[in-house]
Amino acid sequence: MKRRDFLASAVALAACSPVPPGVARNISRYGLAQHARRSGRHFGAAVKSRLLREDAAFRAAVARECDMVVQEYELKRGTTEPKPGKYDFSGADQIVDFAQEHGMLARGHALVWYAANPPWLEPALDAANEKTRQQLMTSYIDVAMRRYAGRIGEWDVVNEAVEPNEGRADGMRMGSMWMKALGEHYIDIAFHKARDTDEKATLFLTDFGLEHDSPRCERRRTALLKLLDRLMGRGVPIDAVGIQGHLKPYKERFNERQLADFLRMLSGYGLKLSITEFDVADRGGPPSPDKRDREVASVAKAFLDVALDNPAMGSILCWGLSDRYSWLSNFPEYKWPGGQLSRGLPLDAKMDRKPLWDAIAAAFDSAPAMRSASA
Ligand code: 9MR
Repeated sequence: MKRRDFLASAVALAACSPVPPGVARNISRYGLAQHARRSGRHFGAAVKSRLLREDAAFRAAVARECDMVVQEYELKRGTTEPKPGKYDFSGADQIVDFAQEHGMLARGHALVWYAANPPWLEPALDAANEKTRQQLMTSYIDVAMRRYAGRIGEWDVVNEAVEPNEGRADGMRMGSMWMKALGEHYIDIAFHKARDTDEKATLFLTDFGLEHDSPRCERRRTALLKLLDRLMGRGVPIDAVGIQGHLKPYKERFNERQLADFLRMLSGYGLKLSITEFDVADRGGPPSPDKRDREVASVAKAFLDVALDNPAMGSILCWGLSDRYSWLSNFPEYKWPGGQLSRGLPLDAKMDRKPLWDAIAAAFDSAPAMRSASA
């Protein structure tokens, strides 16, 4: 083929292919969502409404990279229900409006969680009878899901239900106010209520500490699988499991085969999967940011390759998008001394793409197609 013909066919190919392979990261106008779309998936990030309002560069970056967003904190009950029955959804509304204006999907995080609740809730639960205790939980599912029906398509219904370190033989998180008030059946009640409230929504059980090859994660995986056995046995309407995906490669490694086996067990229940809070804690890595970026990217690629190899794996969402605003920079276990920013997200503090961006794009590019919704 003559060079001119070759170039013409390459241009024609690029025009019909969503993303030309190998485009340089910072000049490509293709965001991670376009890379995800190749195999029928989505890419998203957790956002805060204030950042969308006040930081034009961040807002533009979210619009460029994502086709899904989730609230980093603005749908948690501590924010939305400061007084019993008095709601403030202003932050979540702005995020969902942003998603709609940009043709993006929105997730809802999180309806029932042991943390980030308003201070009045636990005393109210302690003082209530059984029926009122259930209502104290289901009232929020009702109000939040109705408000966003048709606009939020998937919900983290119950977040972080297991914690074997707390000492219960079944590995359930016994410090959770919901567990104390209602026993494990709080999960059944929450999912049934969610299904009744919005029958079209995809309902997620989400948890962390499932990713690494460590005794801690092994106990957590076992507890989650046993919980799912019981829940599925009781016909609880769970559609999907969200693996949070907070990697910490300088503290715990992960094992590709072990992770693949675990994901296969989850999808074996007929459940969909997502990585809902992906990031990589770089604390403890080499002092050179360039070297650390390369190592972080390589861990991320290995992890995402395993995750995306499972045909039930749908969306990948990062917990934030830019290092300018990562929770990792403030969290005691992960933050660097001296105010240095953590580098665990695909964009750096200047909103430029990093090797981690390349890793996510490349993992999407090589991912096999996902299982269709009806399969
Ligand atoms: O990143 C979130 C931080 O901004 C909030 O202050 C905190 C409490 O609402 O929650 C953080 O997000 C957590 C998520 O909701 C659940 N998984 C762990 C996340 C990081 O702590």
